[in-house]
Amino acid sequence: MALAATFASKISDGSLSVGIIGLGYVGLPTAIGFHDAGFNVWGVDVSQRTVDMVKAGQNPTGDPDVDDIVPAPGTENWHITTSTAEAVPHCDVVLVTVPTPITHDLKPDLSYVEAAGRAVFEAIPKGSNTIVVLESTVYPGVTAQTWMPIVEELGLVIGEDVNIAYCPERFNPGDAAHGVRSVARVIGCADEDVGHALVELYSKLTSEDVRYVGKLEVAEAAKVIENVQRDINIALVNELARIFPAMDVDVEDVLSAAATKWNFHRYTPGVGVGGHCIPVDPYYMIQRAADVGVPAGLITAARAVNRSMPNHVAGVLHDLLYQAGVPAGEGRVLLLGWSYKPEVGDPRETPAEPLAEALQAKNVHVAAWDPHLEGAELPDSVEVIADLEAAEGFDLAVLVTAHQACLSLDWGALQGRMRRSIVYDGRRVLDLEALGALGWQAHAVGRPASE
Ligand code: SAJ
Repeated sequence: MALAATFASKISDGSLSVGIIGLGYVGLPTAIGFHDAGFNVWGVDVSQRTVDMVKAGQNPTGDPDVDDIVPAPGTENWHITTSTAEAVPHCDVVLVTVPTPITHDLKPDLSYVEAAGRAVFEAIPKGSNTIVVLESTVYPGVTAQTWMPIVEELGLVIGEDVNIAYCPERFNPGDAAHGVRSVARVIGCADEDVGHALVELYSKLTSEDVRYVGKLEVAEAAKVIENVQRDINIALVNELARIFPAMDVDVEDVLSAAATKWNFHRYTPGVGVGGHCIPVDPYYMIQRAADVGVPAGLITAARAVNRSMPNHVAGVLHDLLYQAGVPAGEGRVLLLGWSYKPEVGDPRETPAEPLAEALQAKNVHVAAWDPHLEGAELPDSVEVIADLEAAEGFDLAVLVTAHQACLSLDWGALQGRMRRSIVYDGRRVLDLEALGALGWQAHAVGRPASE
């Protein structure tokens, strides 16, 4: 019987078992999603803390959307372990959702993918034809290049012992509307029958479109360029946010005017681009382009523009302190928000960090308040403000993350506790005129200082 047919019968009788390796902000919702869809699930994580919390029905990720959906202890068909070797023999399909960060020199770090793959392949029973699907974001070619040598080294036979596929995760932290059960997926695999079997499987997970797109590299490339495109689009408005104020024009006025055109896609300038996707994935494409000897000038330039924003903003803030008569070395700045995006508690690649570093290099004292993060998640060099009402004596408040808690804080009360009342909207989400009426000297990224 063709694999797709076998899968279909196992799916229909509910006997199909799915393994998920890596129970982070992607893997855990994926494991829960397949369990909710009626599958027998084996969840694996190397972290004993993560396994213990999940086993206790708790959420070890920083994503609040996962808070109340972790199955309770003793739930049927829900097996959580630190042992890949224990889980894999029970599974028809194994999904790998491990991190793919970049190294300090901005090169892709594939060590997690390699280690997880090896652990899975070593545990696959001969003749089981287990399908192993990589979901982590990688560049075109990685799945084959990283896993096939291990498969061959272990003497596994494709199509008899194992099959390899790629289905990129498209998870958007803090956005329940695009959770694992309601997001379109693409599947790449050398074997079309396996590809269609996986379409059958993922169609039980998500209500959105699931399609087989051909070989692995097509699906790998699709995911990377989704985020490369976003980084380039953001870089354009960030570059415009530096040009237009020099022409005494507010970039947001220009973007609002341009957005009246039917196919203008609007993005928002800011203090920088953070997270584990947008500022990271372009480096995968840059690396792959270098491997094949084709320049990626636009992708590289966009990364440079977005990485320059924290330093650019620090320069503007330093000038504002100088113009306000703050003596050198005595400036005190309060960052409102530290997380890389609103409504999540995630400091990874946050532009707040290089912004703070650039200000501290100018002998400015930096404090930060972020209700979504624990103080320990901020650098030791930053004064953590646990209770905003205790914040006083600052010269300048900077909106770094557009958390609802930041937008709705008592701006009048805060103004009364400031030493100087300068506010800088780093995300173009504040009502600057209203702040001016409260006595703030209001500024913003992409807005002429004179306004
Ligand atoms: N940002 C801007 N201006 C913008 C949009 C974003 O400066 O116009 C900044 C944000 O402040 C943040 C960073 O870029 O620091 C990334 O923001 P994001 O909205 O792209 O959020 P992410 O990193 O969580 O991106 C995820 C990605 N999802 C997946 O990789 C599956 C991305 O592909 C999604 O497009 C994005 O969510 C989304 O749609 O929100």
